[in-house]
Amino acid sequence: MNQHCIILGAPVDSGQSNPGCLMGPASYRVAGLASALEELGCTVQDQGDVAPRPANAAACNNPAVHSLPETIAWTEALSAAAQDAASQGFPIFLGGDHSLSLGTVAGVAAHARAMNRSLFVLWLDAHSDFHTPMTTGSGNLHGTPVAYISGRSDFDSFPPFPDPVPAERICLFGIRSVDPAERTALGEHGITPVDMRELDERGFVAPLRAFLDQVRAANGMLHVSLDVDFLDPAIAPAVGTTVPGGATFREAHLVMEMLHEARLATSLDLVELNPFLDERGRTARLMVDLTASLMGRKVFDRTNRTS
Ligand code: B3U
Ligand code: MN
Ligand code: MN
Repeated sequence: MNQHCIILGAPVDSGQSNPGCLMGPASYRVAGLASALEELGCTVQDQGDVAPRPANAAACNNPAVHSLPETIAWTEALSAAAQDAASQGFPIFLGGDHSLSLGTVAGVAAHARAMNRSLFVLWLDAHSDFHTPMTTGSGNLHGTPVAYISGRSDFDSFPPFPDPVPAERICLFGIRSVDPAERTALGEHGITPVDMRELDERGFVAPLRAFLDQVRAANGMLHVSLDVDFLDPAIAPAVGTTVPGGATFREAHLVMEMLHEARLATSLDLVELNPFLDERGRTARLMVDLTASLMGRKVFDRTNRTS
């Protein structure tokens, strides 16, 4: 694919309560992300870690919410960095907890708008992340980015989201943990997640292919947000919110290989890795290998095969 990959570290830990995600970017670098991409013929520019400005005071009426000012500061810094990186190449954001996507998706959405292209979002996750700061019971803002991207209200202290992404351009994939308030709001918003029940029945290929066909038909840009907990905890233990029954090693690689063959992805988040919970680096290495599959690592070239 010979992409120009721009690596940006986003050591965000404010969106949840399990310290350690801030070590994620270092762990991906130690696991050899840049050299894995270079071996595939990509050019790689590691721009280092994004640094937010000092947090300003900000408040919200839900007393459960914590670290709101820090999360807003990260959103502003990452949005600016993401818009800039998206105009230069294929950004890969190294998290950091999933609240970083409040910023990265805002930035790539601003870039898509400047390019006059539609943004699509593929959310690979156990969770739907569809809370607002007012509905979250845990107060962990990593559970809110899909609501922000969708243009839901109650994000008053955050920068306004550039162009809310309509429901039909968002694919929540691999979902198996949804809170009641999220389920109601998803229904009202017209988002039907591709949950594990559906993937068990239909397999991974048909639902993903259907979404990619929509992206292609619209000549859209595609942001992929990969949460470690999309994967089964047996293969990816380094995450604070493990949920049993996730994607297997082969299923996850198949998703990435299909994304490579479709040539539609334009940016990527790697989120929720908590290296403090890892076992000899195996989760970090798996996330690097999945990124390599997305960028074209394969055993055989299948593009000219007929079946
Ligand atoms: N929905 C729950 C759990 C959760 C969401 N995202 C993660 N966990 N990683 C919440 O806290 O909002
Ligand atoms: Mn998530
Ligand atoms: Mn999750």
